[in-house]
Amino acid sequence: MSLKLFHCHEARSMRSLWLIHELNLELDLITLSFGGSTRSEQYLACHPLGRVPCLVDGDLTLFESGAITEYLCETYDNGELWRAPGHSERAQWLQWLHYAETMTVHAASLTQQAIAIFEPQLRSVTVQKLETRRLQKAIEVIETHLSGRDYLLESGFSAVDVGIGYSLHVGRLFTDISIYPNVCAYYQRLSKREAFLKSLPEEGAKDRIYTQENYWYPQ
Ligand SMILES: N[C@@H](CCC(=O)N[C@@H](CS)C(=O)NCC(=O)O)C(=O)O
Repeated sequence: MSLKLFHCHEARSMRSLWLIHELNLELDLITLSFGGSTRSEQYLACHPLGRVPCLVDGDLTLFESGAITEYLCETYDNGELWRAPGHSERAQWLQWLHYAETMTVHAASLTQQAIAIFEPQLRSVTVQKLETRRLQKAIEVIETHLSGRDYLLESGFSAVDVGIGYSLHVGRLFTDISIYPNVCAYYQRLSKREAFLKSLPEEGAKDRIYTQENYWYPQ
């Protein structure tokens, strides 16, 4: 039986979708409209907050993109994308797995400010400035870490590059990453991967969250 993934274009479920493609697994992809069908009674029975991603594998229903990453690696990876308990890079793998969310919460807050809050007068200049700076500082950590390496772990590409790669994919919409040479080269490297390209919305897709080239807030 194939996996089922509940997804919204460009949402955190892109992490799970990208990883499933990296793992070459069969997938039944259900694309929901952001803030629309994610609120249906049927979907709320899968994810009580109506958020994405949510993965169904047989009798198991699982939400939280980080947990889905661990589960998919633990269950389906042949040792390439996971760093299992006991592996010398296990602790670093876990650190970057969770750091991906540290980065994305800032982009999510900026998404709320720039897109989800329709009325401009309800948006907060303070929140937008603060979250942009906090996002930049989080990216600076990656910039420093990537000095002299192509991927987060010494041993090469792994599932944590998918998690952080998604954080940069959205983060770059809220701050100019071209000023970070290591991050910029890393994002370009990741965004050429076939599995990454397969996880993007198809040309002309409806229900995209992001419709502008960027949402940079003037600092
Ligand atoms: N920490 C969760 C966050 C899930 C989440 O908030 N997803 C967003 C999309 S990026 C969502 O579904 N938002 C809809 C909402 O807040 O109503 C994860 O990594 O899966």
